[in-house]
Amino acid sequence: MAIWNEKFETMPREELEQLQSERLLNTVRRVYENVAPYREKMDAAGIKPEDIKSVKDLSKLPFTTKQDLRDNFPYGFFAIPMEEVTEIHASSGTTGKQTVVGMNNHDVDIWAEIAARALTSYGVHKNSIVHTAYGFGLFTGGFGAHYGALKIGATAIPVSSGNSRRQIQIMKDFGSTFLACTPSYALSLVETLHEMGYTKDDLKLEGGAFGAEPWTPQMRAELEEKLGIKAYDIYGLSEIMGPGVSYDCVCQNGMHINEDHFIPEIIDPDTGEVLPQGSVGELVFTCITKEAFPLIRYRTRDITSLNYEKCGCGRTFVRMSKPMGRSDDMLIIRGVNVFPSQIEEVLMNIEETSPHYQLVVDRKDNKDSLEVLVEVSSEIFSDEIKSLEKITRKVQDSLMTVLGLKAAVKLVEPKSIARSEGKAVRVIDKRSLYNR
Ligand code: DLL
Repeated sequence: MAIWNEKFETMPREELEQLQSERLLNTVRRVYENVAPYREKMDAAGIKPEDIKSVKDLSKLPFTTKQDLRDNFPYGFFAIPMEEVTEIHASSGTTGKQTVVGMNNHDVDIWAEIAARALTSYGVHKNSIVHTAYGFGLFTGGFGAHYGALKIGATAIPVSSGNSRRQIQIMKDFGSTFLACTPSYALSLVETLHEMGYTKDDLKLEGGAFGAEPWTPQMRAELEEKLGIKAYDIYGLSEIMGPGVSYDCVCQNGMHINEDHFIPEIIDPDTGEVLPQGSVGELVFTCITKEAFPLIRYRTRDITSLNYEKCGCGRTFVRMSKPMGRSDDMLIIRGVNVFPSQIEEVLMNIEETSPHYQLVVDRKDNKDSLEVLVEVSSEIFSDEIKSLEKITRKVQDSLMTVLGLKAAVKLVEPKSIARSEGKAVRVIDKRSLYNR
């Protein structure tokens, strides 16, 4: 499969580290001079820009958290004057107040570049027709995929999310060859395709870039089979740069981080200590080329690990494993730590259940409860009670064996769980409602 930018994507690691060091020094100097909260943080830690001589000194720098961004809402972390900012995006704000991110034209060019690297790695080329069903707007998904497609010179169709029948009709009529949307929305589009009386053979899709939410390898297999495509993972976050911060390759075994722009670290989320290579922990990013909003050691709260082994695709960039979820998405149910994606994995391994599920967590009489709602086909649903009970027990037993978790399982009719058009809402945690 092609590589968009051989010079950087396959750069020998020693050379890459040298480049990272130069860029880091530059960025640290710039933020110290231009971003008051960074100057204050560094002064408080007794660190001056000249103390940072190479990437090896990165851990001397203080972290940046989402709370820091909220405390300086909206523009307190911008490193350039407002009149030079050309584009604003914002995180969805599902877990609190929105965080606002800014870019200038140079930053937008970098974004297009990293998105082009990702799309090229997924097989997109000049003759591809890229159908973007990520939301356009303050969410970065839509524009990220769009800019990447433009950079490659492919044909971009900026459909945005929603109105699934129209999405299918456009894909069919316009001959879309590549789909970019969240994996949960892709799954919902498959249903609409069938409802409209079409099959995957009525479409010309060859591949898709799915991300913005955790999804399991089983979900990947399902999408590949149902759409007749290669399904690639794409990762990013608004604060760093939207989609394309890291990207799958043909090996589909971890996402390459664009390390000439972002330096990753894995830390212990409790102590903040940098963990040895290969450890699972919280991912932290330092931006080394952005001008408007270059974050230093930004704590993503995503739990993953880094793999520095050589990759079969020829890229030298480190690979991050599929994030299991964010540390703040982790549910603690009767003392058991569990990510919704682990429950998804269990459900996807059971033949009779569909990938449409929702988790309802509650607390009664000081005891946590977990209810797993999962759809089954209409044939199964109208089956005898006995066979439904059998499936229910099968799901319960698997959850117990794999996660050590006792859950109430409720099989529900097809389409009774709301479909997502963007990030799927998998968890309803009623406990947090009581704490407001
Ligand atoms: O979700 C950017 C994006 C758009 C990425 C489209 C990929 C495709 P935010 O809304 O700021 O930005 O949310 C970022 O989403 O910290 C992860 O927790 C999660 N996330 C993003 N990509 C993946 C992925 C966009 N491939 C947050 N797998 C991140 C798992 C992902 N989680």
